[in-house]
Amino acid sequence: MGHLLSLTLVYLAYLLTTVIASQRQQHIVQHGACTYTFILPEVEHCKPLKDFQVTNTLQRDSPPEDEPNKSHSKDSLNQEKRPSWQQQKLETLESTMENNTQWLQKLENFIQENVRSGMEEIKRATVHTQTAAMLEMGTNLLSQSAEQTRKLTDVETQVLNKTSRLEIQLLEYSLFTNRLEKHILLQTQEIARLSDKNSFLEQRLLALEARYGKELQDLLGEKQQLQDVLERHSHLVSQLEGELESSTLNSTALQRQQARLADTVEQLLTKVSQCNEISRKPKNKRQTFKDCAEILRSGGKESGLYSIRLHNSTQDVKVYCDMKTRGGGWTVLQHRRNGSVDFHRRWEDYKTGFGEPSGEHWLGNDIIHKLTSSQEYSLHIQLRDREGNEAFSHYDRFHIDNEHSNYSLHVAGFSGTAGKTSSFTHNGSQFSTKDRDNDRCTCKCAQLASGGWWFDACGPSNLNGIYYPVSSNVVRFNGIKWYYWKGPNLMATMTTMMVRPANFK
Ligand SMILES: *[C@@H]1O[C@H](CO)[C@@H](O)[C@H](O)[C@H]1NC(C)=O
Ligand SMILES: *[C@@H]1O[C@H](CO)[C@@H](O)[C@H](O)[C@H]1NC(C)=O
Ligand SMILES: *[C@@H]1O[C@H](CO)[C@@H](O)[C@H](O)[C@H]1NC(C)=O
Ligand SMILES: *[C@@H]1O[C@H](CO)[C@@H](O)[C@H](O)[C@H]1NC(C)=O
Ligand SMILES: *[C@@H]1O[C@H](CO)[C@@H](O)[C@H](O)[C@H]1NC(C)=O
Ligand SMILES: *[C@@H]1O[C@H](CO)[C@@H](O)[C@H](O)[C@H]1NC(C)=O
Ligand SMILES: *[C@@H]1O[C@H](CO)[C@@H](O)[C@H](O)[C@H]1NC(C)=O
Ligand SMILES: CC(=O)N[C@H]1CO[C@H](CO)[C@@H](O)[C@@H]1O
Repeated sequence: MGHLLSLTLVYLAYLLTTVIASQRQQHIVQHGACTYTFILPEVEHCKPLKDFQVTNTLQRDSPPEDEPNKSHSKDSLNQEKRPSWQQQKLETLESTMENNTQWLQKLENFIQENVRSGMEEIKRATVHTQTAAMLEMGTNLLSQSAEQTRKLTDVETQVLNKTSRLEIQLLEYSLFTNRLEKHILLQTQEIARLSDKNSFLEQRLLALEARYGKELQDLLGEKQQLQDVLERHSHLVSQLEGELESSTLNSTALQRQQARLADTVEQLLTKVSQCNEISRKPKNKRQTFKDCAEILRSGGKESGLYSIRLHNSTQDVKVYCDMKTRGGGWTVLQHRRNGSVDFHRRWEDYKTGFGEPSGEHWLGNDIIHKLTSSQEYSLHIQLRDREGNEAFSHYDRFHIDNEHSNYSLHVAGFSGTAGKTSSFTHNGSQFSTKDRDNDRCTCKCAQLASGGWWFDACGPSNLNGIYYPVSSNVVRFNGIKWYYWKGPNLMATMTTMMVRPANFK
C-alpha cells in the first residue's frame, strides 16, 4: 500500500512536471530508501497562453475593476477621467485575468482529470505487474504441481499395487475366515448338543444326588442307630467281661478249693487204700505245656496240633508242633505252602494271628512275644523252592519285643544253608503292616512289598509276601523273599518259621 502510495505520488509529480515547465522549485522527500522529488507550480513562472501578454501586472494586489463597490465606483469615476489607453489596458488586464482564471480552472480540471486517469493507469499497471508475477508464480506452481502429480501418480501406482496385493491377501484371509467360521459353527453346534446332553445328564445327576442324598440320610440315621446299639452292646460286653474276669477269679478260687478237695480225697483214698490195702493211683492231672519242646519231652512224638499255655496266661493256644526237624520240639510261628491264606493283612490280624495252625498261618505277634520273652529261644527257618530244593537259616537267639515297641526283632547267631548272610533286617527293626508303617523308608514297605514283616527300607526278606503260584521270570518285589538264598524272586513253595528253647538238649 505504501508502495502504491509512493508510486502515485511519483506519478503525480511527473504529471506536474510535464504540464509545468522545468526548473521549478523542488521539494525533496525522503521516504525510507526512496527519494521523492516534488516540483511545485509557481504563478510567476506560468507561461501565458497565446493571448496572455501581460506579465507582472498582477504584482499589484488590487481587486478587479469590474466589481461594483462604492470605493471602486469612486475609482471608476476617477478613471473615466483618465485617458482611454488606460481604460483599455485595464480591460485587457481584466480579460487576461479572467482568461487566466479560466486557464487555471482548466488546468485544475485537467490536473484532476489526469490524476484520475493516472490513478486508473497506476492501478492497471500495478494489476499488470502483479498479474505477471502471479503468472510466473502460477507457472512455477504448475510445474511443481505437475512434478507432485507425477510423484503422486507413482505413489498411487505403488499404493494400488500394494492395495491389490493386500486385497488378494484379504480375500485369502476372508476365505480362511469363512472356513474357520464354518468350523466354529460346527463346533458351536457340537458344543450346544453336548451342553444339551450335559444338562440332561446334570438333571439326572441332580435327581440321583437327591435320591442318594436321601438314602444317605437314611443310612446315616441307621448308622447312628446301629452305633447306639453297638455302644450299648459294647457296654454290655465290657460288663460281661468284668463279670467273666471275676468269675474266672472265682473259678481259680474254686480250682484251688477243688485241688484242696482233691488232696483231701487223695489223702482219704490213701487212707482207705492203706486201710483196705488196696493200692490205687490218682488220675493224672491234665498237664499244661508252655511249648512243643515240653510236649516232646512229655512224650508227644508226632508232629501235629497241640495246645500250649503261655507263661503267665490262663489261655490255651493251639499250635502246630514239628517233632521231626533236627530233633523236633519246634513250635511253628509261620507256615506257608499253597497260598490259600491271604497274608496282606492289618496290624490287628498280625497281632492276634490268623489262619489255621494245621495249614497256612501266622501264630500272632503277642503270642510270639510272650513265648520268646519267657526264656531264650532259637529260630529255625525252613524253605523250599519250586524245584523241591530245601534250605534253612538258623538263629541261636530270637525274640521280639512287645506291641509298645512295635514287636522289634532281635536275632543273633546266624547259620544255615539258605544264604551265607542273614536275610533278616537289622536288630531292632520294627514290625510294619499296611496300616502301621514303622519302616525306615519314606515309602510304605508293607504296601509296596505286601504282608507284615520287620521291614527296614525295605530289607532283603519278607516271608509274608504274596504267594505266587506260577513260576515266572518276572521279578516280583512283593513276593516271598529271602534275598541271600534266591535273590529278590524266591517263589517259595513252602516256608516255615519255628522256635525251640535255645538250651534244647
Ligand atoms: C465597496 O467599498 C466600500 C468602501 O470602500 C466597502 O465598504 C463595501 O463593502 C464595498 N462593496 C462591495 C460590494 O465590495
Ligand atoms: C507390484 O510390485 C512388485 C514389486 O514391488 C512387482 O513385482 C509387481 O509386478 C507389481 N505388480 C503390479 C500389478 O504392478
Ligand atoms: C465271685 O465270688 C464272690 C464270693 O466269693 C461272689 O460274691 C461273687 O458274686 C462271685 N462272682 C460271680 C460272677 O460269680
Ligand atoms: C509273669 O507274672 C509275674 C507276676 O504276675 C511277673 O512278675 C512277670 O514279669 C510276668 N512275666 C511275663 C513274661 O509276663
Ligand atoms: C492249601 O492247603 C490246605 C491244607 O492242606 C488245604 O486245606 C487247602 O485246600 C489248600 N488250598 C489250595 C488252594 O491248594
Ligand atoms: C510304634 O509305631 C507307632 C506308629 O506306628 C509309633 O507312633 C511309635 O512311636 C512306635 N513305637 C516305637 C517304640 O518306636
Ligand atoms: C542283636 O541283639 C541281641 C540282643 O538283643 C544281641 O545279643 C545280638 O548280638 C545282636 N545281633 C546283632 C547282629 O547285632
Ligand atoms: C486579452 C485576451 O487575450 N483576451 C482573450 C481572452 O479569451 C477570449 C476567448 O478565449 C479571446 O477572445 C480574447 O481575445
